[in-house]
Amino acid sequence: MFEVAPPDYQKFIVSLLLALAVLVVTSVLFNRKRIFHASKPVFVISGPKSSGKTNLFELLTKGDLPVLTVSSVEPNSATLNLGAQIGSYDVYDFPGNEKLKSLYLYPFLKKNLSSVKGIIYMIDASQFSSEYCTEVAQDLIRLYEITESVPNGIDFQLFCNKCDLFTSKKWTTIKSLLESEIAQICKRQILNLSQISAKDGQSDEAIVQQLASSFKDGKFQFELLEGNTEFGQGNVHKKKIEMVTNWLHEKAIN
Ligand SMILES: Nc1nc2c(ncn2[C@@H]2O[C@H](COP(=O)(O)OP(=O)(O)OP(=O)(O)O)[C@@H](O)[C@H]2O)c(=O)[nH]1
Ligand SMILES: [Mg+2]
Repeated sequence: MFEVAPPDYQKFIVSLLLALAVLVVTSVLFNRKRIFHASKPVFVISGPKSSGKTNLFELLTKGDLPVLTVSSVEPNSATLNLGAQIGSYDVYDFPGNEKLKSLYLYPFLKKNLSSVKGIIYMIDASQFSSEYCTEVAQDLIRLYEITESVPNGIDFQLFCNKCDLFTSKKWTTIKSLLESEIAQICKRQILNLSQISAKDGQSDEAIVQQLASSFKDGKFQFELLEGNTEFGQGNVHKKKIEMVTNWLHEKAIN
């Protein structure tokens, strides 16, 4: 009589896990390729964590606010319909987390700069402390390093969100605070550059040179950038986003 060998469960589980791993890796690679390649003109939403980017993204693309928001761990993308006459665009919402920006936002911008119609940069106007101002100024310098590298730059709207909260600052105040902070950071970088070797300071030098033409009488001015930077103010919670939608229409037409 033949003896029936007992089923080798261990081998079965190992093969199943291997198959699952291959499936996960392939889908991540496929997804990354999809995220990293924009085939048509796009709008990008960026800015610090918790400024309201995903809420704005959902409101623009689905017409309503999300029921529950959690901090984003990967970019969201969807079609933005701007009406029959203008047509539709893709819109990308990138996480505000520093490491995730290096993983997704900067590579995306570098690869698809010619397809980017504009960047909506969300700011939480209710949290605009001096630390927050420094964080935003550094973040904008990092973005301008990429966007000002092309002729005419890329247009931005700096949207000061959460103006429903009584602690929120006016966009005019935020604008002048940011201009002096960006100027200070650039001046510090110039000082550092004169103290370190040219080789070490190469990347800082590039951005200082790029922003040099945006200074007048020693002051940084958004108006002097190659790309057009406008300020907007509103409140995604109460769906007061006319300044964003007007700007999107204007950029889409031009
Ligand atoms: N009061 C107030 N709260 C808002 C407004 N817009 C968004 N929020 C809240 O701010 C929090 C963060 O919103 P998100 O849209 O997740 O922020 P995010 O910028 O996508 O954050 P990350 O994905 O972490 O980068 C949520 O609790 C929102 O409900 C607003 O206009 N007013
Ligand atoms: Mg988000």
